[in-house]
Order: sequence, then C-alpha cells, then structure tokens
Amino acid sequence: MLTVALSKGRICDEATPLLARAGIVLGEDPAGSRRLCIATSLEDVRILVLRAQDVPTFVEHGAADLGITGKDVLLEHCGAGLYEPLDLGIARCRLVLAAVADAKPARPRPRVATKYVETTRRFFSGKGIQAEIIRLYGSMEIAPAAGLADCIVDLVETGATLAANGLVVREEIAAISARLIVNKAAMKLSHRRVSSLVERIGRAAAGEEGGCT
Ligand code: PRT
Ligand code: MG
Repeated sequence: MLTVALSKGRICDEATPLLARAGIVLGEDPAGSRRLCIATSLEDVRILVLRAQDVPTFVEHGAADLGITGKDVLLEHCGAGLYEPLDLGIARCRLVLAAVADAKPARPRPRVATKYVETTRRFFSGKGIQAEIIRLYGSMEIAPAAGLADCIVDLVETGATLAANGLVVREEIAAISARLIVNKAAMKLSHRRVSSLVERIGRAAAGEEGGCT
C-alpha cells in the first residue's frame, strides 16, 4: 500500500482533479466527508487528508510515502528526509513582504508579523537585518493597521486582500505552488511503485492523461 498525504483546503480542491487525470480517483470527496483516510481507484494507493503544515511531518517520518503541499509549507518545514521531485503547478501564489502604502522608512529592527517565522528570519538575516518576528496564525493583513507590526510576510494571489487592508507588496520572497514530496526511504525501498506514481502524477501535471501503469 502506498500512502499519499494531501493538504486539505485549496490544494486538495486543485489536486483532486489532477490526481484523477493521473488515474487516481478519490473514493469520496474530502470536502464532504469526515473520513481522513480515503481509498482510491488504485487499490494500492490511499490518501490521508491533513492540515498543510502536517504533510511534510507525515512524509518525513514515513507515515506517508508521498505528499502534496505548498512550497511555503516546505520552506518553513526545513526537514531532511524528503525529496521534492515535482512542481505540480497548482495553488500558485507568491510569498511577499508587504507594508502600509505610505509607511515611514523602516526602523533598524523592523517588527514583522507572519506565520512563516523561519522563512522570514532567513529572509531578513540574508539582508543582514535582525527583525523582530511576531508569530501569528492567520489574518496577518490586519497587523500593521492595528499597530502590532511594521510589515507582514504572507501569501498573496490576486492582491485583493492586501489592497483591502491598505497594504502593498514591498518585495517578493518566493514563488509558491503545490509540490509533490517523497519519503527518501520509500523512494529506495519501493522504488518501482513510487517512481511509477511520481511519473503518472508528473504527466498529469504536465497536462497529459495518466494511463494505467
Ligand atoms: O492552513 P490555513 O487554514 O492557515 O490556510 P488557508 O485556510 O488560508 O488556506 P488552505 O488551507 O486552503 O491552503 C493553504 C495553502 O494554499 C498554502 O499553504 C499555499 O501553498 C496555497 N495557497 C495558494 C494559498 C493561496 N494561494 C492564498 N491566496 N494560501 C492562502 N492564500 C491566502 C492569502 O494568504 C490571502 O490572505 O488567500 C488570501 C487571499 O489572497 P488574495 O491575494 O487573492 O487576496
Ligand atoms: Mg485552511
């Protein structure tokens, strides 16, 4: 049995049709089910529906052989036991530094609100700046107006949420999309099955039909 950890929410919504094109049809719609382990049309492939941040943890520890989650989550996870063979090209957005449009010049130690604490720390230390990072779990866009922080590091897609909160992009930190990840030991021990699954998902991501290997 191969277990695929799938990030719930918008990545699941976009990955489900992609997996179907690869010939991996989910037995139930995760959005309409309370079941967190879902059988598929391939009798040796099952899906675990998880919080995005938990996907790399399951794959790294071998509780799942493969996983699908956002590059933002992978940058923040910084684990070692993972391969990242495919960019699935779905759930695209950008990780950016954003601030109030007419903000005063940044102070020497800017206060930055984000849920991407590690990525933000690396970004600022790469510039030789020691930022004060304030961890939030959501609604980062309100932090500057509320006086909690000078700027935020968050995902932006259309920019509508930033604009609605009086913020503008100051700098792009990374281009984000959903990635397929693989447990390193599984890649070695179940090489034929894992690489055949990676191949068919890769063909589907490239827009080709999956076929039945
Ligand atoms: O996990 P959590 O519940 O905190 O996040 P969520 O419910 O916002 O998103 P979820 O679980 O459905 O999916 C999160 C994953 O989707 C991320 O890890 C990314 O890899 C990916 N993704 C792609 C996005 C977006 N696009 C996106 N636009 N995740 C979040 N957003 C947010 C963004 O932060 C902003 O607040 O959507 C909001 C709207 O963006 P605009 O610019 O279109 O207004
Ligand atoms: Mg969510």
